Amino acid sequence: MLHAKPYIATILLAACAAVGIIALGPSVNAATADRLEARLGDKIIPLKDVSRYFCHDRGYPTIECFTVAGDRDADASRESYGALSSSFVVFYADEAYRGLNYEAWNAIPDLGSIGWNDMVSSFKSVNAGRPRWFSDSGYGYPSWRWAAGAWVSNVGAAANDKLSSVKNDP
Ligand SMILES: [Ca+2]
Repeated sequence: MLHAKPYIATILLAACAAVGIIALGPSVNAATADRLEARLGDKIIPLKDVSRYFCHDRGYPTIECFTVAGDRDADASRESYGALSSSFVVFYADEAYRGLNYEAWNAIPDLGSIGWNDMVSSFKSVNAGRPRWFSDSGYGYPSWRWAAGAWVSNVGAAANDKLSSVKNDP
């Protein structure tokens, strides 16, 4: 009986810790994922439609989209976003920097979540960025990487239209 109280206290502490982890873990992750949204002007658009416009994610978790690339560029350079970050890559649906394109300021663990899975054919690394491209979502290998600041007009047959996630990897 002398050891009963400390034993019960230990069990209670362990139970509280377990409940805390169970309660906090999934809800935090869900909130983060749910916040991602895409806008075209004043409208919310489906995330899958991001690949149909010219978009940037400087305002992450909001993705701002435009029908004209120049309008996207102008919006992404607004001072009101703050100056503490920079984009690392602009990627294109077609080779030679043609077609729809996206300006990324943040890592993208699933290009499919924004309609860009298996589409990228060329890219420009900007602000000395050095994107690493992965064949699977969740940064799944194999991956490809070029020099920092590289402009790559064709990612090559092995990677063309097969890239599923990307992050800056200087
Ligand atoms: Ca393509």
